[in-house]
Amino acid sequence: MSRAEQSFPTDPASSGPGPSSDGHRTCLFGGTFDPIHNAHLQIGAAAVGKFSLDRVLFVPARNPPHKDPRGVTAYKHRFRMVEIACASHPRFVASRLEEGSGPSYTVDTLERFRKQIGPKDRLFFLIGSDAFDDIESWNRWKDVVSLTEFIVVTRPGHDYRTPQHARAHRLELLFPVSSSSIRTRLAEGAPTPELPPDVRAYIEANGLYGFGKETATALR
Ligand code: DND
Repeated sequence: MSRAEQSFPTDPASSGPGPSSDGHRTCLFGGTFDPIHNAHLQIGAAAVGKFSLDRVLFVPARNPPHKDPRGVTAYKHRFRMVEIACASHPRFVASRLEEGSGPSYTVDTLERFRKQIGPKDRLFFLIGSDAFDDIESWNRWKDVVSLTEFIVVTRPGHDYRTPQHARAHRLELLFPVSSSSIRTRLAEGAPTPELPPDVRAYIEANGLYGFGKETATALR
């Protein structure tokens, strides 16, 4: 674990309220982040505000267990884009908790991370309601729900099912943004206002997502 992942923000002037008497509040935000976009960042910021989080660790999955690896961009690029995007917020940290080989099961990540924090510290996991609806298909899901509280991001008025014994807090937001529609537009070389400009620049510089290839083919 890096220093940034272990340490908590300490400068109240630059980073808001410090740890409460209940201990620190850390939130893991797991994802494929292919690529990370503004909705992810806005969700993280809203969670910090509503739940007084000390930090949000964005954890790109090296081998997302629910995805065909052939369709997923290399971890080193996805991690670097997360790192670039996290630089914009004092409480965001890009985490390498899931850089190991083998499937990136959330239960393993939570068990590993739990060992790094104190008994009074609170651990949250930030998740979209669509992903939360599938949680009973996750590896050792009963252990997953016992290891963390969830912050479930959902559209206003939209309902999700909470499995027995899961501790879920609701965060109502509407960001109609998806990584897949961004990937399509990147291939066309079209504008992507949902991406932080530095992330877009990284994608262009590294030719990710077939940047501009579809336009080039159409013009030939
Ligand atoms: P995604 O690939 O769905 O993430 O993965 C979400 C997490 O689930 C990762 O940590 C996976 O490792 C974990 N998982 C999935 C399946 C099985 C297991 C674990 C297992 O252990 O067996 P994306 O990069 O697509 O998105 C990141 C998060 O942001 C997700 O929770 C997604 O729902 C949410 N999100 C939005 N929420 C609200 N409005 C939007 C959103 N766009 C993404 N516009």
